Amino acid sequence: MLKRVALAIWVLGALGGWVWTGAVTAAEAPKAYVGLFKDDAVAVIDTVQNKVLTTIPVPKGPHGLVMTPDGRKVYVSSDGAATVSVIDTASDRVVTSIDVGTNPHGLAISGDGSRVLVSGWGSNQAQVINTATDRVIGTVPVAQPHNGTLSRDGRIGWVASQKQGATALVRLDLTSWKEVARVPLDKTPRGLELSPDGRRIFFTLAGVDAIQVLDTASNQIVAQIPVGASPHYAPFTPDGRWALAVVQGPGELGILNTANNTLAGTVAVGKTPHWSASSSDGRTAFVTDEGSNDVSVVDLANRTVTATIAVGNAPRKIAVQPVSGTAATTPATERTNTARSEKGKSLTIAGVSYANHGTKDVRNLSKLELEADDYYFSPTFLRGRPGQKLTLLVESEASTLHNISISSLGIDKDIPPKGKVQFEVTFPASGVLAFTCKFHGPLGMNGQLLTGESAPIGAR
Ligand SMILES: [Cu+2]
Repeated sequence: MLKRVALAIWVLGALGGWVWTGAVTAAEAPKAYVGLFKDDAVAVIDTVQNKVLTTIPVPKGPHGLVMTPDGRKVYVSSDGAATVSVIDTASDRVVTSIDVGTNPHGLAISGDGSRVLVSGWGSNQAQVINTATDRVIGTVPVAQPHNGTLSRDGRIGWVASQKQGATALVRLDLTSWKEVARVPLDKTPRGLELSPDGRRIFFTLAGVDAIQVLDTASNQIVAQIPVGASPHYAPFTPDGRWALAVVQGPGELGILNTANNTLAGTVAVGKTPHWSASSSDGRTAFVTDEGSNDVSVVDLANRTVTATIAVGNAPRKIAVQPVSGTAATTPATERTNTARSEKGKSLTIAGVSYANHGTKDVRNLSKLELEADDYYFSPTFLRGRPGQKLTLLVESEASTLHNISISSLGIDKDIPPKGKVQFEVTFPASGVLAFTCKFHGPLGMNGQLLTGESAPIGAR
């Protein structure tokens, strides 16, 4: 409607002998869509003014989020439900809901916009939605697929299968609807993306501080690019020259040179960055900071953060509308640095951070339920007697794979999403014993067993 009014003004102006200069209005600024995992909503950002325009309620736990290349539709999967919601970006409303089976995780869209790949973690299948009809047109069985990526035409898909004991990248033929290749992995795959030319996949593994480069002709890992602790996802810029790695531990965006597989530079962003997206002109990156509840806007030429936008709770996936018209040459420069919300809960002891969810006296207990979540243990510190035996039931409500390791006791157990593990620990004769999630230790997911009156101290 606004465009039609603008056109009418332009026509009248041209007839009247003056030329309308076509200044960008707020309504024409590309919008970014951000899934707020803990708010059950999608925030809509105006990328010129760098502010939230509105939030759109969606079913519980928005997990995957992609946009059609024309910027008209956004698909959002809800991990806590069994649906993919379709948002019309003209009205910013959910216009369709597609049933996809329980606990859908990541979404991917083909470069031509024709197909959306759903990683059906709970339904153990990859599904494909035709974006013309918004119906599921095919499925392939895959155990616990977490995230995926599609070729430009949507006929080849890759998914990260997180089935413990059988973790792998799995190649799918989406015309014959079959698994056609499998790259077994000894660690759990997280985020992955095909290069624009389809020749490589950049992906991450839980507990490995390097971006993995897979050659899709040989199905071999041909390079590993060291970055900081806990990289999550490294998507390509539209021209394929760079990949933009979110690195959760240090809270930075790693800019990877894809010509020689090196880390070209880093930019400090917010806490626990989760995902990144490029503007269609490749000048700007938008990074969701799950731990600081904001989005960092990064100027890729200057490698600086130009804005930090508070968006709501636990921002995860993000997609941005294409830049068009004069907006393409008007990079956002407005600075709206918002104060980060520090919870004041993080404790650092001897260089190890602890997301502190309290101390529990367990001296009179034989069993304790310990909660594992994104990204902490609760309680964080357990106070016991020298030599006390305690059964720990570690339960997770999260949709992320976690782990609990106590190296000196030889304990190393993965905790499946929404799952639990149980084992016995023995408190040391004195001092403290550290435990950690081996995937998320750098994010503060650590704790300690304290003997007697010991205070938390540095521990290995
Ligand atoms: Cu963890």
